[in-house]
Amino acid sequence: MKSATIAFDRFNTLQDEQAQERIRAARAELGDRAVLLCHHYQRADVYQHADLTGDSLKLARLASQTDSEFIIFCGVHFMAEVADMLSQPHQIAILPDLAAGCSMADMANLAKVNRCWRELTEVLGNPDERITPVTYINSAADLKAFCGEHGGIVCTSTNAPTIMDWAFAQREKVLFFPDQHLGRWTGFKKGIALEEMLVWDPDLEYGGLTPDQIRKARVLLWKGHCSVHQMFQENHIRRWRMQHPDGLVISHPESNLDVCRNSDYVGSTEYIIKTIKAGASGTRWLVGTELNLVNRLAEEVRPEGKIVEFMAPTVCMCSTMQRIDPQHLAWALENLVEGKVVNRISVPEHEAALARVALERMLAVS
Ligand code: CIZ
Ligand code: SF4
Repeated sequence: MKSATIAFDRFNTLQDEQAQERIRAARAELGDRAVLLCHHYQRADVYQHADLTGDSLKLARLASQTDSEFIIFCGVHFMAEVADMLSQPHQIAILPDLAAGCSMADMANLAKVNRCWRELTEVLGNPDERITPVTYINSAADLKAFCGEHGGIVCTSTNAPTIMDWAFAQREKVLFFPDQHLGRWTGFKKGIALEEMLVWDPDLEYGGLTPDQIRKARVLLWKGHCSVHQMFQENHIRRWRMQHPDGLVISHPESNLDVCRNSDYVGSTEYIIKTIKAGASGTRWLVGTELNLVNRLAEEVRPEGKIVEFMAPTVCMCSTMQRIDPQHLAWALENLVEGKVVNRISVPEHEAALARVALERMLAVS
């Protein structure tokens, strides 16, 4: 008879060095059966074990191209869901700590989006004819399924402009969730007036808007944000530029509009890394995105004479992603060695089928 699942208690008190040893040993036993993915925001003591690194979509696509039975996703919950939905049927996605959620993704849920849709129906008639729902990839699978069902689509921080064009080609308005900042920046770059992009507060009736405002709006921006990127402020940029007038500023579009407007470059984590790596020797950069990424990048480009600095004066890490620590990783891997799958992320098929519709629309146009 097979042994029971190994409890996490036995790993909780492991010293970091012991946990690292056990990760290496378990990986050696599992070989190609397990592929380890790390998002750019992952902490250094876990990131060092990565087979593949990238943003959420790139990782999910790369994992599906491997034949590994186990996809160990060192990232947050929605990312492991995407990996599960885009991988081959025999592959199993695992999130080493189930508490690794995304606080932004949690700001929208199906009950609230359904209520929003009902209220829009009252004001506009059938929203399926008037509004394209667009969800950022940072959202639960059931919201991706909602978009699949209602003629909508998924976007990432890389392809948001293309996706917004697609959305407007379908219908006259866009409902963008859960990140108001990515939605606003994307609309702003397209020349949509700020007065035509209104915030939908899901905790208020009709989003806190009047019927007339809803009828006139072109983009409804769900009231959600990333707690990490909201720390970056325009005055951080202004002060830095006074000291470094030749410096270059690059930000993630989850930052607020003033930060994005005052940056020289705005883009996804992949874009930020690529841009700074391609920058000239001797350049100095101020970066508005998560600190683990910025620290790693600073180390990587220092030998080329580039200086990379972090935008906020305080430490801003993605606290949920931090939960994937060497202890949880060692625990998940040792269970696999014992033939036990812990923390599997498996999206129910009826939901995954609709979510894939929205994901595939995105992959087809971007
Ligand atoms: O899609 C991702 O991985 C996220 C959350 C951000 C980015 O820009 O890569
Ligand atoms: Fe979510 Fe923000 Fe963390 Fe990204 S950095 S995973 S948006 S909480």
